[in-house]
Amino acid sequence: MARVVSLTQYLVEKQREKGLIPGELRLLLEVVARACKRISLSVSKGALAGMLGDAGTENVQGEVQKKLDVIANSTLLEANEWGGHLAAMASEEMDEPYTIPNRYPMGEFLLLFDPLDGSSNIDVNVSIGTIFSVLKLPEGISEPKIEHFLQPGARQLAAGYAVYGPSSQLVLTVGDGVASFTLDRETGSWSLTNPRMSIPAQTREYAINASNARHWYPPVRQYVDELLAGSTGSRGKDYNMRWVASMVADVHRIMTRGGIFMYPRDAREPDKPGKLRLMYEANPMAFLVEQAGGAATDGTTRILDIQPEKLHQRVAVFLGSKSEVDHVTALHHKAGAG
Ligand code: P6P
Repeated sequence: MARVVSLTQYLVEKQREKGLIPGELRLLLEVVARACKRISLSVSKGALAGMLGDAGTENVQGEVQKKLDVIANSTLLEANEWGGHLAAMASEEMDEPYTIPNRYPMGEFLLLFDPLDGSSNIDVNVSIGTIFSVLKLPEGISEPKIEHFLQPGARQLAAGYAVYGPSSQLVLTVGDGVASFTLDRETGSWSLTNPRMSIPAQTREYAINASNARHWYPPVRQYVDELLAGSTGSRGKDYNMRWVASMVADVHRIMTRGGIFMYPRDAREPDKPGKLRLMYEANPMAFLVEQAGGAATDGTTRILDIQPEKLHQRVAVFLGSKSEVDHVTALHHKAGAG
């Protein structure tokens, strides 16, 4: 049996061989991975530990928080606040960033996360996940503020997600490809199971919430009609559809076997650019997808090039197999030009 490579060994080799990640960033990623392990254990207990149901509170987005949303958020805060590698943290579940308490040393990194994405699926036992992104605190800043987080996704130093499914997997990039690790519950370690994830450029699978079809704008309508026409239409092949309604699960499927994931803006709320959040959902997923050979746009612009204006701003998302993302993006440009 091949020797198992642990997350620590993988990161030490990235640090030693390629000088890719400073020691402090390696330590940060190991702490986040340990926190995701603890979240996985909480999630897997479900009803047995009174983990299901609503927390009776709302988050900054006005969404009802599940007990596990709150538990996952505090798990990440408590795991990361004392290590000395972070300056501040931002979370979907918190209005303002969490700055490191004075009793702990302050580091040079900013951590952003959606502690438990897809929480509407928690009570029905469908895969959910944690999404995280690492930025560098701008030089010379001693008091981190919201504006220091507002950096384009192209500046991320690392990004990843943990998907809590039949197995728990950690998918991570530090800018040199994407590796995935599976949680070995016997040893409690993340073991390397795919050193280089790759998204096929071509696909026959798309993911979108089709119940919103009557609200879609023309480019999305035209694109999905092409896919539905299948081999009888312009694309010349039949497509299949999947929609888990848990971004981490849908993106993990695409990272594993290809596909395109779409959450477009639509006419339900014309002023809202989409449902998903740029800083701690779209940016980390776009970094991972591009590192695996895919593409990610908001319909017209590369996600990683978007200059953020607000910490919790939303964005439309088209990501996955490059040929499909390029095609639907071209339809948007053509419509825009029209
Ligand atoms: P809808 C989960 O609430 C989430 O933020 C993403 O994980 C998921 O892709 C999307 O919303 C699902 O949205 O409108 O289909 O319920």
